[in-house]
Amino acid sequence: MLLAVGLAIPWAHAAELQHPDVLFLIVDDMNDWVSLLDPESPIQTPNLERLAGQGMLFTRAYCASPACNPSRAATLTGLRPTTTGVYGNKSDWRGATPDRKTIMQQFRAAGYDVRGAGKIFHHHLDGAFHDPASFDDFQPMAPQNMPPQKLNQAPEYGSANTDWGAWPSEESDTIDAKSAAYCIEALKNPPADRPMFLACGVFKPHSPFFAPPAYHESLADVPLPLRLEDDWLDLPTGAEKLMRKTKWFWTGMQALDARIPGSYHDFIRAYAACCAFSDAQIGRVLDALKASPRRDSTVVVLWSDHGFHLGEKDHIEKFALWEKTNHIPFIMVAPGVTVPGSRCEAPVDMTALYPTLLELSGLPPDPACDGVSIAPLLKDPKADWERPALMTYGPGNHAVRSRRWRYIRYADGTEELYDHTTDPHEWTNLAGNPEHVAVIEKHRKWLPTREAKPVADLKAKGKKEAH
Ligand SMILES: [Ca+2]
Ligand SMILES: [Ca+2]
Repeated sequence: MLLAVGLAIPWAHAAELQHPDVLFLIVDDMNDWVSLLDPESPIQTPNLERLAGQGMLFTRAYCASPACNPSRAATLTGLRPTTTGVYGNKSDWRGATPDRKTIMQQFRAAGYDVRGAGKIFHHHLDGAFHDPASFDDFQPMAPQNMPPQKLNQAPEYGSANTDWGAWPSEESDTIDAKSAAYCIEALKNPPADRPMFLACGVFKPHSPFFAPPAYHESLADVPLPLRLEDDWLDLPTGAEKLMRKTKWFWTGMQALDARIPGSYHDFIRAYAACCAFSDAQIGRVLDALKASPRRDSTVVVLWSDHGFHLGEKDHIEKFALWEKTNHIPFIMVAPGVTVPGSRCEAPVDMTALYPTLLELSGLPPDPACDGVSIAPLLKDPKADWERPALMTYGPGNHAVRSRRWRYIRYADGTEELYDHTTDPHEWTNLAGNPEHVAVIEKHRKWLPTREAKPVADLKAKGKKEAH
């Protein structure tokens, strides 16, 4: 392998450029209601914007699947849920793909020192989805300590995971400060003789919406998300079936707000505080990169595993194929390739990450990947790019996002179509409109032609299941 030679010699500048370090930042459940993507948002993300200023911001980036496990498994193995059968949060992704090299394994095999901390793979069953083969060194996500009692009343059927508030008082006691500290230390002490791939998995703004008091206090006024009354009237049966399981969260929150007025607004503010906190932890890691002599030869990636509804379309949660749950912050900094402060408006989904990182790091391409490298867009954000973003949630349910349209087809064959030039909130389903038959046909051709059956769930071994 190419880098085996490099192990015996000092790690020279030429090697740096050919095999750059990689800083791989993953955020959990951060949607597009942040100032990085929405300048009118009260949720300020100065550190994400600082990173975007160093490279390229993708304004139409989407997850491969709107849930932690299938999104992360698809991105980190380069294989879509329709290839692996990993559709759900409990699906045993490693059992489904025992021989598949993750992105990190590719870098390990090429001689990189691969380190990581926090939530990289989904943490279902208290870390049982951690993949030791992917890392030379790994600091697992710190246990989720909870306040001694609930800080707020949960909505009906809500667990402790739906709680919110100012907690803990010390920032250093948070899961993410501990993961950031590991990554800061790694950036201070990289291996002298070979490149490093460093993965940092930030858990916030994932629920419960706890962040230290300062993040709640510093918030400007946060409005409620925009909703349309009777938005569901034009939704097809497929949507009703898919959304049935999570309906309790919205109806439960409405009931709670009727009982304790202001609860819903507090909940929204707490999500905003968690986004600001998440941004701050990323800022700490970026400061450490800035202080590193290897900063100019480090590829940086930042992505969120999916978005989140906060009441838009009468939905609180992920687990949907609409824009708010699938549209994500995504930034790439590739020294010598991306122009600082550039933006790309082409739609991309996260199956692009695996092949792109191999290409940028001088590693051989992997023909099994479902996605394609977006290196042409990194070089020229206006390059011809016909391919839309593809999202899948549960067997048979897919969304195709082009520059203008979102097309959704559910397992029962029913459809939705939204025109983002006139309807950014996806309030008017145009799928039944004969005028758009050709548009739908054009998007349908990107649907997967082959769909793997769902794989078995990872079985609990007497351990508590994570949310
Ligand atoms: Ca997530
Ligand atoms: Ca509607």
